Amino acid sequence: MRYTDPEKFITIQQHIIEQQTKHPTASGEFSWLLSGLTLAACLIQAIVRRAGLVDILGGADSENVHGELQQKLDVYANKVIERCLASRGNVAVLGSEEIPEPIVVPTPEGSGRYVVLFDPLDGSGNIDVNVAVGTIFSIYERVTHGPVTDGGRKDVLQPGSRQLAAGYVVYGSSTVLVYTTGHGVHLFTLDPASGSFMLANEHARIPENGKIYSVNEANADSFGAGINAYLDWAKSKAAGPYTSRYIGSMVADVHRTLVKGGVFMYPATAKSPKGKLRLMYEANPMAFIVEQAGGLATDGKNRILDKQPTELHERTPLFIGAKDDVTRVMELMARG
Ligand code: AHM
Ligand code: MG
Repeated sequence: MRYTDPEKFITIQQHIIEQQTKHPTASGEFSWLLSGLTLAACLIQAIVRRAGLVDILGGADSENVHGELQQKLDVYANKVIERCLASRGNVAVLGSEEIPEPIVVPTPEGSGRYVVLFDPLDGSGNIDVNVAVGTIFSIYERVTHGPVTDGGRKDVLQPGSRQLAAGYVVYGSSTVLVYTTGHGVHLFTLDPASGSFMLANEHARIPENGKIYSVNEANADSFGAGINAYLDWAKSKAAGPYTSRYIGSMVADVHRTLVKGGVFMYPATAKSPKGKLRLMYEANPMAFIVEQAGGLATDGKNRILDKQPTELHERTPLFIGAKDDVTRVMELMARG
């Protein structure tokens, strides 16, 4: 194994520093910020791995801004990320699925340069049944200067195309961290013994012949004709046919899509007319990653990364995966 060979292993810290040399304006600050996120991932996975042994399973008796019951692990993961990032000294604003408004981080004379948006524990409804969950993050440079004055709104509400970096961590059968800074997508596996994320796959590409569709088909009645036409096609002999996989943790479903190909969809439904997933800390980071791996991410009509957000917690329909699959769904949707 390459990671046990002292001549060959590459840790995430080494990798981030190498990536930084590709950004002409990058400073060591950026790798310092990313290492705050890898530290948080290590701490969160340590607790996730002990769920059921320590008192961390179950509801926290509180709701988040979306009216969803927060799990104890949501609250824990959120605090860990907040603490790991706020102490970096270069983060100006944080935005989380679990917090109603952006948090302005106190820094001397507004010296913080970055905005970090995150979903601390995606798929947390699955924790109690031991299904993979994950953390998603998205990093921007601030657009304003000096002290943050408007509660961070201007700095936060940037389209996904302006992300400097994005990534996710899947706490699955192993802990995998995937990130991009716009120069390809790179996968790391946590070695629990050393606490280091080791490079597993550099410049990952989405396979183009995945033949997997992933959607909550229980909502098919409200998908509309185009998506149902796609599902009929995918099940037909003409298509291959496809197989269906749906975990119900977006981070795990998109990770499988990245590794094995196919398409993941969360369309608008009768229950969630604007889609269920959140643009800024779920769809945008995943879209950046998937595009960097050669795939596409749209809301059915428009590229996710081009959408101008109007609020931190806004929702979007999401169609993400291999180019041909996403294009076919969109074509069928356009026909009605
Ligand atoms: P969460 O961020 O509150 O966990 O909710 C988002 C999750 C996604 O991980 C997943 O794709 C989706 O909700 C599943 O929704 P559904 O149960 O409607 O299929
Ligand atoms: Mg989520």
